[in-house]
Amino acid sequence: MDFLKLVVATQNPGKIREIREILKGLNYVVIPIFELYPDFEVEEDGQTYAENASKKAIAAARLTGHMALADDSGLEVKALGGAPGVFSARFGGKSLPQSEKNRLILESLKGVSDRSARFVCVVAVATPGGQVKTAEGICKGSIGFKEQGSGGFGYDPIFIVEGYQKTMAELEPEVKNKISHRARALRKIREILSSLQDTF
Ligand code: ITT
Repeated sequence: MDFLKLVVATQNPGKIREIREILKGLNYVVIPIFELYPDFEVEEDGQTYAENASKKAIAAARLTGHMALADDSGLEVKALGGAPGVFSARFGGKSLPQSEKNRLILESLKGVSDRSARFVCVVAVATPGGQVKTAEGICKGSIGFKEQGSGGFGYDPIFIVEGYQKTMAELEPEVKNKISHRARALRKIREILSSLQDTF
């Protein structure tokens, strides 16, 4: 059986790396949208991860004529009322470097004892005809007191994973790709992709 094309609608190379790894073994070849359309951009104006993920996946599937997958994710900090949440990529301004975003979170938690947080990810898969399915994954943890580790991307260096005394950026990629919010969402989506590959 030939490999099927799965276009991944993200501009974030960290996500591409993880999605490729987690979907290994399926009959799909992962193609980042930026290799086909470098300027691909969708306005993420939804109120939920699911709305934004679906919007990105549907746009990519229509544009390319292939199955498309998109991820919308974020960090939710309990003491900040769940912020930055769906606005995680824009926290402090879209162009603010990630290390500054991390510093901003650490500063807003100065003196706060309940540092609980979670990562949330919704993955959407869309067909060129506009059908879409979504799945959610959550990873619980807390916010540390400084950046630690160099793996992963985004808020990983300040996120201490529940059950590990390490930040997400200190975990081996194989471990992150088993326990992360993205891994959990993609495990559910794997079944959908797997049943679709059998229909081709
Ligand atoms: P695309 O929309 O192009 O996929 P993005 O990085 O803008 O890329 P989102 O809109 O989903 O992605 O924003 C999610 C942000 O949440 C992302 O920029 C990270 O800062 C953060 N985030 C999501 N998953 C993460 C992870 O596994 N580790 C650390 N931070 C993460």
